[in-house]
Amino acid sequence: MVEEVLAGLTAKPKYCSPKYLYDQKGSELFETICELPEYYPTRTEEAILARAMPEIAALAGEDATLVEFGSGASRKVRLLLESLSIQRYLGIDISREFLIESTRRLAADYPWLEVHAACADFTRGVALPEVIDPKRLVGFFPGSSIGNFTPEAAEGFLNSLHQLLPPGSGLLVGVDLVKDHQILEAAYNDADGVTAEFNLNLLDHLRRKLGIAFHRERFHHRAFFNAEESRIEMHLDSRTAQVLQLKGKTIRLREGESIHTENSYKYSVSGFQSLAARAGFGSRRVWIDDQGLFSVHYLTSSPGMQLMMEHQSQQRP
Ligand code: AVI
Repeated sequence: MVEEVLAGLTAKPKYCSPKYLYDQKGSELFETICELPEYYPTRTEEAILARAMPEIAALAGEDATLVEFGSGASRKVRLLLESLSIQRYLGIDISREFLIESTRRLAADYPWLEVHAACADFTRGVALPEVIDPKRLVGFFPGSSIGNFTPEAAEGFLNSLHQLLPPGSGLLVGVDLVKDHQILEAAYNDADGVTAEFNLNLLDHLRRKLGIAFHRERFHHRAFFNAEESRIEMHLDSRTAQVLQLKGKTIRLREGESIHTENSYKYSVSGFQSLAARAGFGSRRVWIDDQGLFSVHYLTSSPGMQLMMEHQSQQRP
């Protein structure tokens, strides 16, 4: 972690991996973001899933094991558990306490379900615990978390899932769509400042873990749509010139200099389908809400396309 953070904070321009947004507090703040009126992805995706459920159930078939990547509060998966014929669930998340808490709740609420939890950084490659039979898997990657990878890393990640999921397995992915810039920017600059708090919390996380003496009042949150790259960028801008120390190394920030903390890529339906195809997935079905805000894709792992591509981890925002 020290090396990774130091590399980012001494790079030009400065960056920090978005995974450091998600300590316990960050995961809770993200749950609050999901409830905000400006943050349309969560409620839109949930509505799409609810409407598409009979079709999803038919595509997933009987007795599948559901594997959720970045399970967070495991809220959306409840929709699937209630409608699909699922016997076994595996939640994978980087935030340990949050993962334990949410999978415990799932196990209590669905006594018939075999629940497993794996605390892992799935952006560094995925291996399934031995208890999981790899034959009948349905992957679930909701919330447009795929948008937090660069398109190259998204393709690398999907390719690593393709290695994991035997031919014919399903992968249900939520993907946020390109749209009116005002709607996009409002979603990352909410009136209550929760997203700002979520971004600034990264500094508290790094201070606690690495001892960097960040003063959060010396930074402010900035988020905007970069149309050329088709992504929302989130930054922490330094209000003043400042000098920080990490394990004997000096980090200098100029007034106004930013630390780039997150990208959230927005796709067209066909753009995402092409990316998935390059990673070995065929598109079986796609659902979109009436306003064209968000898409949910049911992909299937195609046989004979196990490209030996090296998985690229999500180093940069
Ligand atoms: C988790 N991820 C899909 C969110 C997004 O929209 O990119 C994270 C987020 N960042 C700010 N608000 C929400």
